Amino acid sequence: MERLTIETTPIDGQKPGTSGLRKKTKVFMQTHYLENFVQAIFDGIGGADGKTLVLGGDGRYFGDRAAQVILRMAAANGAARVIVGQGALMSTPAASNLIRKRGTDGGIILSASHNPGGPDEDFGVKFNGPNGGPASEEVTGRIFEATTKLSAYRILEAQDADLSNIGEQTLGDMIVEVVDPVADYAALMEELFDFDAIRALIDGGFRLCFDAMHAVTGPYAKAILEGKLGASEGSVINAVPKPDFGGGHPDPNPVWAKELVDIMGGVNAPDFGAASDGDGDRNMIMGPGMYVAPSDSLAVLAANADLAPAYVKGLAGVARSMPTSQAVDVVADAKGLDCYETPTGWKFFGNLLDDGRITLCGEESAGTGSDHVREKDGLWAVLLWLNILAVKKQGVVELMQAHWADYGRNFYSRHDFEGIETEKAEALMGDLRARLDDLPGKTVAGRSIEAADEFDYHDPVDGSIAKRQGLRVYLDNGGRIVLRLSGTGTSGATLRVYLEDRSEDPATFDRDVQDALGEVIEAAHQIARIEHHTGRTEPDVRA
Ligand code: VG1
Ligand code: CO
Repeated sequence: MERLTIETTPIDGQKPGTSGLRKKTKVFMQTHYLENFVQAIFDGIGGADGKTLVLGGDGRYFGDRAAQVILRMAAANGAARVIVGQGALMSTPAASNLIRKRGTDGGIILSASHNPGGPDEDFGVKFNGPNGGPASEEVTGRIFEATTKLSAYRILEAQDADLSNIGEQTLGDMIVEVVDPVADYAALMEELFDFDAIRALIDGGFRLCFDAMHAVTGPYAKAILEGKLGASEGSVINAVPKPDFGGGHPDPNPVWAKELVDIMGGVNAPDFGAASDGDGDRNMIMGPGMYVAPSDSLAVLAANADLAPAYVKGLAGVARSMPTSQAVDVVADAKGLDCYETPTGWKFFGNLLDDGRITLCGEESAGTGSDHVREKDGLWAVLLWLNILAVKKQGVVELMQAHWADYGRNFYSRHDFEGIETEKAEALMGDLRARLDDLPGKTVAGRSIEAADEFDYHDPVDGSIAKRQGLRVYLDNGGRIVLRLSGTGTSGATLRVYLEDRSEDPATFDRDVQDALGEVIEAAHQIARIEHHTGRTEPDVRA
C-alpha cells in the first residue's frame, strides 16, 4: 500500500464554528474539501504520528465514505491506531467516553448534530482533544490556521477497511480497531446511576417513550432503556439510524419532535417522554402534557443530582452558557454552589470540568452534562431524570411544580429568525452594540432597562479571553434579553433572541410561557429593531 502525497491548495471558509466545521454535504463532497480539513486537523495537533484516535459519527449521509477517507489519511499520516465504531457509528458522548477511557490523543466525530442530513443537507466534522472534549479555542485556531497554509495532504492508496465486523485489522502500518459503539457507554451509565431503582420504577408500571429521531441514539436507548432497564419493547421509537434521519431535523424540540409531543399530549400518555438529537448529545424531557424547558431541566438536575450514586457527595459547582436561563443560578445560590457563566458551546466547559470547579453544566439548547465525559450527553440526562424520579417517587409534572414552588420560575424561550442575509443580521447586531451604553434608564414596553453589555468571557482556569459572545440587556424584576448569531448554520444567518422573565408568585407558574414573556418579547423587538433590520415580525422557531 502506497502513501500518496496529494498536492492541494487552501480552501476558503474552513473555519470551525460553535461545534466543528459544518457545511452543506455537497460542499464536503467537493474535491479535496474533506481531505484538506482532515489534514489541517492533523497539522493543527502537531501531526498524527504514533497517535491513537477515536472515530465515529451520527450515521448521516456521507459519514461512511468520509470515515474511510479519514482512516486512509490517518494511516498515511503515521497514526498507530484508530478505534472506530461499528458501521462508523458512535454518539458524541460515547466518543468522548472512549477517548477518555482508552487514553487516546483525541477523536474525530462526523456529525452536524441537529442539522438535517442527506445529499442536499448538512455534514460536519469535529475534533475532540485528549480530555474527550471539543477542541479548545486555541486548538481550533491552529486547525483553522493550518487550513490556510496547506499545500498537500497524505493518504494511503488502499481498499476500504471493513467496518461492519468487530475486531482488529491493519491498514498499512496502522491498526483499525472496530468496536461496539454502545458497550462502553452503557457500562459507564450503569456505574453512574442506580439501575435497580430505575428498573423497580419501570416494573411498577411507570411507562416511558424515547424518540431517537432516526439518529444515533436508537441503538443506545434500545440497549439501555429496553435492554437493561426493562422498558417495554417499542418504548424507543424511530430507533434505527437513517442517513437522512427520516427526512426531518434530528433536533429534540417541540417543533421537530412532534411525534413525541403528540404522544405525550395524548390520552393515556406515558409518564415520561424524551428525545435526543443527531449525534446523541442533546435531550428533551417531557411529562404527560408537559414540556420541560432545557434551562429548567438543568436547574432540576442541579437541585436533585445528589440522589444519584455518581453525585451523592454533592456538586463541586455548576455552569451554564450565558444565554441559558438563570434558573440554575437560583439553585446554586440556595445550595451555596459556585455558578459559572460561559459562552455558547460545550468547549468552554472543558477547563472548568478538568479543573474540578464544576460537576454539572448545561445550555438552553437542550444540552446537559457532567464531569463523566467532556460533552453534553442526551441519554445521561434521561437516566439522571429517571433516577431522580425513582428516588423521589414523583412524576415529571409534580417535580416541576415542586421545583418552582421552592425556587420560583424563570419563564424562558428562544426565538430563532432563520435564513437572514448575513449582512442584515450583522447590521442588526452592530446597531444594537453601538446603542448599548445608551439603554440603561430607558423604559421599553413597560419595562425599565437596568443594564446592557456585550459578553466577553474570561476563562478563570487558563486566563484566555473570548470576546463578543452575545449582547445582553437586563430588565427590571429579573427580565433579560440576549441576542447572538448562530455559529452552526450552513447558509445565511440565524438570529437567536433569548428571552427570560422571573416570577416568584405561584399564581403565575402555570401561565403559558409565550404569554408570560409578552413584555420581554415586545421589548426585544423594539430594542433590537428586528423588523427594521430584517423585515421579520415573527420568529421561525420558538424553542
Ligand atoms: C448551537 C447551540 C449551542 C450548542 C451548539 C452545538 O450553537 O446554540 O448551545 O452548543 O449548537 O450543539 P449556535 O451557535 O447555532 O447557537 V450540537 O448538539 O449541534 O453539537
Ligand atoms: Co448534537
